[in-house]
Amino acid sequence: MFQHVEAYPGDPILSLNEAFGKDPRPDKINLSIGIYFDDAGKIPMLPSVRAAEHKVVAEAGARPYLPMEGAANFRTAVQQLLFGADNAAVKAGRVVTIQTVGSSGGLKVGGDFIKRYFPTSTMLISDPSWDNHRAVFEGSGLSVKTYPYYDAATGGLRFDAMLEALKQAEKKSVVLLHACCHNPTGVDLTKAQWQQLVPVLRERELLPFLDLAYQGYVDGIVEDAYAVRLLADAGLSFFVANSFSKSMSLYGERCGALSIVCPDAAQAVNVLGQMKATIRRNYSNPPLHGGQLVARVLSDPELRTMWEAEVVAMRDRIQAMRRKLHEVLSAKLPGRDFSYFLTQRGMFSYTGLSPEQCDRLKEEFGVYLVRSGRMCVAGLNTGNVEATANAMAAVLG
Ligand code: KET
Repeated sequence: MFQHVEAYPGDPILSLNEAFGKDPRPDKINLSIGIYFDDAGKIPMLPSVRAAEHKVVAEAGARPYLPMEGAANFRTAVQQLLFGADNAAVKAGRVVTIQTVGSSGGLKVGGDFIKRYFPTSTMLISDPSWDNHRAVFEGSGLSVKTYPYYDAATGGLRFDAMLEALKQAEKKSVVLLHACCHNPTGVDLTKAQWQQLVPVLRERELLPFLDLAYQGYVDGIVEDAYAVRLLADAGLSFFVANSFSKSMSLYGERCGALSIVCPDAAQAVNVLGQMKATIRRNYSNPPLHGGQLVARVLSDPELRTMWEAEVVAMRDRIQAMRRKLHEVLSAKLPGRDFSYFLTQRGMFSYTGLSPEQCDRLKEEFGVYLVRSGRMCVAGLNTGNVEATANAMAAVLG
């Protein structure tokens, strides 16, 4: 019956993370998956989230289905987090927010909606991008192409080429943009570059789709939502999928949302209706528990203050690891330039290591990086950063 079912080659990130789990070496180092680990190498349970969970569990009663679009308190809290409490588009009823199964769920529901209402639109993603972007959108039946992004020669952004490509794009193309903490390169647009992008998006009638999976990991919770607020203030219509996997260390609870900024409130009503229909035929409605933890942290002033400080601490620890790795590697291989560890931002660095060098790191040293050369800097800690630098120096030297 299933002879025609071919073997799954695996996912470049999740399968590597599984391989790490099975590796028996005690000194193995996981720099593969985009997860924040603390200095003890553990996924933290944030005290703010733990406190919220105690309260939510103490108050929990029956477990009805949530509405298709998710819990109202979660959706309102997300809108305020992304757009700000006084945002004009939110106040005008132009922003639709639905609770999704992680931000991956938001990308998928958005992809299905785009396929239905913009069937001939092409999805444009950055070159390179998170591997799953292509998979999710192709899974929705969309055609996926790339626009220039990363400049391997400088370790920076090919901004002019990116703008030029978007100026040439078909009208109504959908442009996937990483709102901050670009995955995999760690290279983001500056504020000035975002501002330059806006007229191109408007004139070409492009439909931006922001992916905000790492809010708080670059400059701050508000600062990292800059692109969301800029596009909203510019009056553009767009999508934004956001995640609490990383910012609240709630990976397995699958807490995310999809917001759609619409031209007016009447269109927003219909967009919400069709989002509900899309959810109903995918998974009916989202799970209850995790979203309530998020809503509680965001809306309880005391927990909110705690959480904001926890995000700062996670961000600062990553920065400290960037500096340490840079220092040790620069001392070991003085001829080489490792400044990209300092200039690239957020959870990832793009090391320029070849797939073969990454294989060597894994096989000989038990150091796991995605084969694209992407390093999750948040997997480094004071106990493994020197060993990582030694292993990298060995394969580079
Ligand atoms: N967008 C981006 C850019 C992203 O890096 C991830 C996860 C997601 C969305 C999905 O997050 P969710 O938990 O569905 O809200 N990235 C890491 C894990 C993964 O591949 O699933 C990673 O790149 O390692």
